[in-house]
Amino acid sequence: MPALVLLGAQWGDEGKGKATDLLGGSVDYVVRYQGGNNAGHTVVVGDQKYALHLLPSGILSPECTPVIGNGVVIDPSVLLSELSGLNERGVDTSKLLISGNAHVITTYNVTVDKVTERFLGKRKIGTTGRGIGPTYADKINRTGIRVQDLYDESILTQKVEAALEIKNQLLTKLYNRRAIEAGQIVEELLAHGENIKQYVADTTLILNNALDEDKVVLFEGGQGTLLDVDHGTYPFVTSSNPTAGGACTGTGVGPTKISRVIGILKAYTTRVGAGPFPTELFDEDGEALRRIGGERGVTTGRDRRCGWFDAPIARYATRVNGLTDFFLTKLDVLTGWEQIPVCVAYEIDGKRVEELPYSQTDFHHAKPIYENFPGWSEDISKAKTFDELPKNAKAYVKALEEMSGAPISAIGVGPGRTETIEIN
Ligand code: 2SA
Ligand code: GDP
Ligand code: MG
Repeated sequence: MPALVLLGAQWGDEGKGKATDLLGGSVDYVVRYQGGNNAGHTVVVGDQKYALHLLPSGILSPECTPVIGNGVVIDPSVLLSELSGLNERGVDTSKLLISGNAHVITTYNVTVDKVTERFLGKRKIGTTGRGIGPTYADKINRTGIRVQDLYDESILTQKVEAALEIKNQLLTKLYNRRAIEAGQIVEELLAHGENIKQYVADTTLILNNALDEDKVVLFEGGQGTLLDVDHGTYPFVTSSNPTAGGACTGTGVGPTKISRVIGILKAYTTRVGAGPFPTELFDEDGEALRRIGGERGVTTGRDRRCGWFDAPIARYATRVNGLTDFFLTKLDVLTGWEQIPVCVAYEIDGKRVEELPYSQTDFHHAKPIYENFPGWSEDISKAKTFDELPKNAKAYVKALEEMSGAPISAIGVGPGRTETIEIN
């Protein structure tokens, strides 16, 4: 098993952090390939709870080398405080590797993210306000700052001045803000550069060499399939590619090296931020899912929107990612419901539609067509095998598997490292 990808099959927060940590013991490298500190991955080890934003979840497995790939955007001050927070708790972070080609989130891009959202008012995306979108925009616009630029003062100064030339027009003329001085930004970035220098490496070369030596490399996605800038519910998306293809462009490893793509799938659905969500619940069931599932943003603390499982979304994730299997998470959260509705198709303008529509207009009009599954009341959190699950829980899992288009290879029955059923 050379390289594998683990990614979110819905709108993020499916439990990728726990799943990566679970595999972390058996892999040599865990690599983030997109996104930045907008991600929030929770890992529970014994009685310790870790919230990771930028670092790969593999950082908690001592045998594993954590890598931040070229496709990631890095806020150096967040990186440094996340590292020191882990060090204070006894976690060794010295093996971390950072791509010199990764882009840097500058303070002016955090400002642009926040003021743009304020400016958009009710049309806002509901971003995490971490500067993600403006940093990727700079990258594509070829006015970005890369990690390697932090080691050449002359190049860095030219690049920051060029970027601010444009940003300051926007900030002063459109947003009525004060212009930002290049000198101070350069000084801050040079200092950050010194502090992260020990981790910077040619990660593409290291990862390809590792794969040539039959080492196991796990690519860990942030956010989820429907937040992908190409395949998600645009414009209500993040600005990167959490889908499987992003693992190649975001690390410099070719697709022929990847043999397994695991989709993390929550037994119901959640979303943070604005945008369409056909199965969203506005009643006490939605409130109960939020409360029992602890559905609150790990980065921003925002309440997550909650709804029933949506099978067309799972099928779509199988298709656009070429999924080989699913980890179904948070099955325990559904314990206690008499009936569990599952969206099996949509009704759009009076017609039954089986697949996720590519048209934004259609998706905004999609009404879920539900099928009800009988629930269970037994505590499933101690179950270690599929057979130990109650009959109705087994039937629910089997139905989801059938509708989602790929086998379910593991089931989460609690937040802890050991609260997982593996299916062979
Ligand atoms: P951004 O900041 O530009 O990436 O925001 C764009 C959209 O992407 C959504 N987004 C997320 N959705 C779910 N989880 C994410 N991570 C945190 C978590 C979120 C939090 O683990 O809970 O704490 O709020 C994440 N990151 C970005 C975002 O809500 C926008 O809809
Ligand atoms: P990620 O962004 O995909 O890594 O997910 P988050 O960490 O943002 O949110 C998932 C939440 O569910 C975290 O609080 C996890 O500890 C928790 N979790 C993960 N798997 C399970 C599970 O099987 N059952 C329960 N009850 N909680 C889980
Ligand atoms: Mg999360």
